[in-house]
Amino acid sequence: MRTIGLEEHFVTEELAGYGASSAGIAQPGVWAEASRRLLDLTGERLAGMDAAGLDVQVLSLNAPGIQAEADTALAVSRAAAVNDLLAATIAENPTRFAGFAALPLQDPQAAAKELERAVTQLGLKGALVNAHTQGRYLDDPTLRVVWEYAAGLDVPLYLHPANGVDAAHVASGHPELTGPMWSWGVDTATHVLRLVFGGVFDDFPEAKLLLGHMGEGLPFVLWRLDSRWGFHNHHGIELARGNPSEYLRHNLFITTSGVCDAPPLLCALLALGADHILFGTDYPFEDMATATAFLRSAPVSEADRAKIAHLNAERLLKL
Ligand code: GRE
Ligand code: ZN
Repeated sequence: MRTIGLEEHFVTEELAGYGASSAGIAQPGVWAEASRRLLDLTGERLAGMDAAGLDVQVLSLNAPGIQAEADTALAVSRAAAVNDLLAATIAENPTRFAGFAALPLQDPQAAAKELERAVTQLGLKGALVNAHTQGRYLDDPTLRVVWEYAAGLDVPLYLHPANGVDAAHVASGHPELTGPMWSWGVDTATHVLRLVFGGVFDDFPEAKLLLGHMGEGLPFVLWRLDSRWGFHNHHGIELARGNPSEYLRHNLFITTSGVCDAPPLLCALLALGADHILFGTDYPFEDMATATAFLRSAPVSEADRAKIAHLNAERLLKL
């Protein structure tokens, strides 16, 4: 079955330094191996895809990427350069790769224009955003222009985790809780709720948000969000769709990246529906063959498996 992965990371020598702050979250040997694999685009990566039966990787710059750059002008020039390189890589292997753009969100207008250039001139399929940009989240009013362009171009934004601005006090004294095992998922789910309650999807009802890691726990809590939203002081917020789950069912698309387990997949299927679940591996932080084996054997119908493996990606990304 044709299989397309949506969370497939790479890095360049020039940009590898941005990820150095994440090195402490992994065991040293594991980090070194992942770093080596991130730099390889067409060697071992293609061989691994062949071995795993992964036909297409939709490539994205590894977290935190350009967003960790404090110099706005440098962020703008480096985002353009890495998007050019990504497009050139795809042009050499057009049947095996597609890509999500990196955006210099430090400059919202420039980021919107870069998204437009990446989609209309470079053929990229949307953009991947790693958590906050210098402390700014995607519900920030200055970033509405990026949503405006994404909605206008009809491309998704993929929200990927990265280290937070700070660590929650509840994790104090527990550095093992900071990183992809726990805090990144909580932070990313919270970021999504900022978008819902911050009105992004009321301003852009057809905006499409991709989320990895089986939806970062959100599919599990739809009913409780609605129930407690009904109970809460709304602090002046009105949701055009009424309940938060309506946005998560309509605007949210999730990938299986980094989660090779049937119970959360079945939860997501019931909560969001088969049209909103897409395959991803989280390479090189997860093993491609493990991910494809999970997809092949997951207890879902063949019709749903085909949607997850490729049909949804072909529709959403116009592949
Ligand atoms: C990820 O993309 O999920 C990831 C990183 C860095 C370290 C671990 C990890 O970007 O899972
Ligand atoms: Zn990832």
